[in-house]
Amino acid sequence: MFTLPTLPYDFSALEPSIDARTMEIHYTKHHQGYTDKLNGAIEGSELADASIEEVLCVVSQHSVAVRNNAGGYYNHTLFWGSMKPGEATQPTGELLEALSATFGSVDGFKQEFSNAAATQFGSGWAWLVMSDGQLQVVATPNQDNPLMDVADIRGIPLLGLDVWEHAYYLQYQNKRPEYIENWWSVVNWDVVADRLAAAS
Ligand code: MN3
Repeated sequence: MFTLPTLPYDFSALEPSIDARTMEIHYTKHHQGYTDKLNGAIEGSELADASIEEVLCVVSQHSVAVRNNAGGYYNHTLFWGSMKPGEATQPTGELLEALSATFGSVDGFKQEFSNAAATQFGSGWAWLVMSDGQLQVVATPNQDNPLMDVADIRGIPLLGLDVWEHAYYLQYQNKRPEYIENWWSVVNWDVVADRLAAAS
C-alpha cells in the first residue's frame, strides 16, 4: 500500500510562486486522491507489493486506473521534492555543465522546458529526463510519465512540472506561461543534481 509522502514544507512556503490554497488542495485532495485510488486499483493484485517504479514500467498490462493513479502518485511525489522555499537558486557543478552541453546554456534549457510545458495541450507534465545517457526535454499527457512503458520517450525523470489547471488556476487562471515563469524561482536544483548523479 502506498502512503501520501510528507510535504517537505508548509503550504504557504512557495509563495508568491505558488499560493497556499493551491498547494493545500493539490496535496490534500489531488495527491491524496491518486494515492487512495492507486491503492484501490492494485489491492489484491500482483502489484500490491511492488514499488511505484515497478508499477510504472508495466502499466500497459494493467487497467487505466492503475496507469492514471500510479502516474499521479509518482509525479506529485517527484514534484513536491523538486521545489523549495527561499531564495531562487541556479544550477551549479555537473548539472550546470550537463545542461550547458545539451541545451547551450541554462537559459536555453529553461526555454525548451518552458515551451514544452506551455504547449502541452490540455493536462499533462513537462520533464527533464536522462534517456539513453542523454538529457532530454519531453512532455506527457494526463498523469503519464517517462518511466511508463507506454511513454513515447522513456527515461529517468530529473525534474517535472505539473501543468494541469488544478496546479495553477486559482492563482493564475488561464495564464499558464506566467505560472511556468514564476515556478523557476522555486526549483530545487540540488535535488535535480542528485537525481542526475544517480541516473548517470
Ligand atoms: Mn497535479
